[in-house]
Amino acid sequence: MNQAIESSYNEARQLYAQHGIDVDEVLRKLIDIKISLHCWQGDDVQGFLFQDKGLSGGIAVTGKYPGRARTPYELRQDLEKALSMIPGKHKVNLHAIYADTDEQVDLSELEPRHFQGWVDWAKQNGLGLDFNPTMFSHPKAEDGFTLSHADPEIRQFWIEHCKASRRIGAYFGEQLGEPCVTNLWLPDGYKDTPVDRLAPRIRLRDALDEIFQEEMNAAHHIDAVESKLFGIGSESYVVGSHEFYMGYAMSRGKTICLDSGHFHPTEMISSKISSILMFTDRLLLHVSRPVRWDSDHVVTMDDELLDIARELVRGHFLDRTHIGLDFFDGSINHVAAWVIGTRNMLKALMRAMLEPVELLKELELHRDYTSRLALVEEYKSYPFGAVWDYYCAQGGVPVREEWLQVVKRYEQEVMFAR
Ligand code: RNT
Ligand code: ZN
Repeated sequence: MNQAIESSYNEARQLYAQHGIDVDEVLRKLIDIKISLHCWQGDDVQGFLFQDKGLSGGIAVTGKYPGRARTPYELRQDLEKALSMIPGKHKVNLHAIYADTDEQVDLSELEPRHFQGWVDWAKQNGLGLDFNPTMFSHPKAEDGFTLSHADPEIRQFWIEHCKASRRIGAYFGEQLGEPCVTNLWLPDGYKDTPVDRLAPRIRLRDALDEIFQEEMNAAHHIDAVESKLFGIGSESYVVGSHEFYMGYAMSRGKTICLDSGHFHPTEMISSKISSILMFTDRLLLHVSRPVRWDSDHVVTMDDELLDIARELVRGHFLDRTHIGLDFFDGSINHVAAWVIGTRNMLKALMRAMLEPVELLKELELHRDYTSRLALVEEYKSYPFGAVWDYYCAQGGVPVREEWLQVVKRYEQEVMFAR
């Protein structure tokens, strides 16, 4: 390894050791943390099942950066490239529309075999897989309702799709020996103020109950539900609100998914983690960056990211939390977006692990708020960058911005040639 990286690391290690932090131990723990990379950043949420039909149903991508993946082969090629620049072993999060098949198959008819290409690839690359039914970009989702639709036929279509999705998720978990989280998000809601807020929620509850009827092996499969405050076309009312899913998940033993962009602009998911995990076994996160609204910008090293990481570390919640990413920026290189967001997530966790948590808790307990504030602020400029560089070098991935050259070469040679 490069001498400068090593000596900076050793200096940093000594500094942290003065506060009782064993940096080598931190890095050993960091290597076990898996981030679930959302496949949909790679192609602007287009998928392969209904090519060129576009994205609709409450979410949107802006930007036309060239070179996005158009086939399962290209998407896997890009994911491999991104993963080669991210330290550690991770998971890939698929959506149903990313089926790898030549068959003309609708969402309700999907089977595990339509994803065999992904399973084989995940095995070869030592990756886990997560899954999501796709309840948007489909003619049956066009009027803004899916599982809570008033028409029983449309509702049934989506129920069948979700049942199929759970079987696919369970197959992933069984094949890969690592549980798959299958997360349900649906866009259902009204643009304008509704009269009846209750009826769609009753229909959604009943649909979910039917979907979850089939028992899945918990060692292979975890069910999660994702709430939202508002969406495009559902500005005034969302059926699957936070309160709805809190109640649903708690009463049915399901996992709650918190997406950073799905709350009021000043409402932070970091502050919700400790409450939820007091009453549920697990938590799923969709780490995103909402700029003024649910804009799904690439995750940066901002205060909220650091606070999410701190909550997970300080509460010892890492074992019970599945960290997924959820952003889609079509205005920058698609591979770079994954690399930036995932490296930031890991780096934030590392920074949180480099804080003397027990000491800070002690100060707080003794009401020494002056020291608490002083130390938290000082630790912000401790040399975590040196530790990160060493971690990257040790993991055989590019150090600092070296990865950018790799992406620039890759886009010239591969992505722009598409
Ligand atoms: C939408 C949700 C959901 C989607 C993905 C594509 O607001 O955040 O998680 O982003 O399923
Ligand atoms: Zn999400």
